Amino acid sequence: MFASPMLSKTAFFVALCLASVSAMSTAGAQTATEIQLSYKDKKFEPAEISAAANTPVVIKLKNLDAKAMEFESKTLKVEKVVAGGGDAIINVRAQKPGRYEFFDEYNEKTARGALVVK
Ligand SMILES: [Cu+2]
Repeated sequence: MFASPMLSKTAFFVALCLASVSAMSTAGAQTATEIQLSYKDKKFEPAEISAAANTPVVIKLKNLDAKAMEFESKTLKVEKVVAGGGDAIINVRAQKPGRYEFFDEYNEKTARGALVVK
């Protein structure tokens, strides 16, 4: 009854803050889109992969070549070395619609691909 308007305002912002934190952790628990991606003869197969917007993506990358490669994407902010014959899991945050290019840093000219988010 005598609560100051200032205090209730603070309580409101704290509640809002907690709500957004829980919204964020819910988003983190959201089911990710799983995409299989191969790397062979210095090329990605398929060269174009797609995923829904605002959904985390898990790229399961298999390097079928004998040499190591490095999956890299500046726009997706990922970089991962995959040993020859090895595989890796690349976690990508939920993205806005767009085209996100990636490449093998060791063979940048031939090994290019893109994640298309719709
Ligand atoms: Cu790199």
